[in-house]
Amino acid sequence: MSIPPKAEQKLVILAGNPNSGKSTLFNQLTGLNQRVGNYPGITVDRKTGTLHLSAEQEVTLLDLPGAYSMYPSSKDERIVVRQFLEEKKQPDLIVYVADVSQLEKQILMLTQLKDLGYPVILALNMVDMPGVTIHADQLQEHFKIPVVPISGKTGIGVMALKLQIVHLLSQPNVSEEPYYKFSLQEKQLTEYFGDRIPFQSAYGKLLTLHHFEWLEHLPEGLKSEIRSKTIAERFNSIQSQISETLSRYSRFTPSSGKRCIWMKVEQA
Ligand SMILES: Nc1nc2c(ncn2[C@@H]2O[C@H](COP(=O)(O)OP(=O)(O)O)[C@@H](O)[C@H]2O)c(=O)[nH]1
Ligand SMILES: [Mg+2]
Repeated sequence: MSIPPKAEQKLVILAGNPNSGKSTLFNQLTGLNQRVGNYPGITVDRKTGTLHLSAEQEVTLLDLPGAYSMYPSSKDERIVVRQFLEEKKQPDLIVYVADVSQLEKQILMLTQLKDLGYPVILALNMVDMPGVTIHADQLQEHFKIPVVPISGKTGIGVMALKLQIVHLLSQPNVSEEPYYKFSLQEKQLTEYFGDRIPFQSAYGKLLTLHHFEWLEHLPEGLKSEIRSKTIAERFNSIQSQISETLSRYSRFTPSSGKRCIWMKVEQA
């Protein structure tokens, strides 16, 4: 079997919070097969590389800037949102890289990317560091996605991660059940616009309703329609973003102040 031409290559995206180890893992996975480009109009590197999965299969790997959430508060975070909402070439798979010792903070965006409808693998990074034991099986059960403990630095688990990538590319694990349940108003508004908002998942439509003012791919006519409708319905975007974020947190943290059920801190 010959390797397909570049244009048809599948796209795997490395996403996660800043400093979770995406670039280190990217270097592990792509070695010298890297290309650095630019995002249009900004001085942030756009790093892609070739990931060889087997003799017959190679995919394009994209190393995204770090972000905490799909509600961006910085330039880098907007790049991430644009990548998912605007780019024609949608990822075939997301490898979500999280620092095990920072899991509670880092899980928010994982649940958002999952709700966008992409197949996702959780790569629990930095397991070479002492201090935290993670019950990967409990995480896997809770989020219904594969969880692979790795160290991008030492290479522990990287082979298992590659095998999981191969597996998911052939059998995508898109879950039907969204992690976040829309409010009645969010449901009505996304249903009202339906397929006129060019994103398949309901959550992609909701994010478009939040971000339409600065998204460049939307036609002006649609933008002004979204503007008038959301004003008429008194849709409070900020309040809705806050409620959604709190609702997501409440599902993976038992109650304020306590640690996640699946995290056990080892005694020193
Ligand atoms: N101990 C350890 N450190 C790591 C690992 N992966 C990344 N780091 C370190 O964490 C920091 C952030 O890594 P980087 O790859 O730049 O994160 P990015 O912001 O997500 O691209 C760097 O100092 C890395 O050397 C790992 O698996 N184990
Ligand atoms: Mg990086």
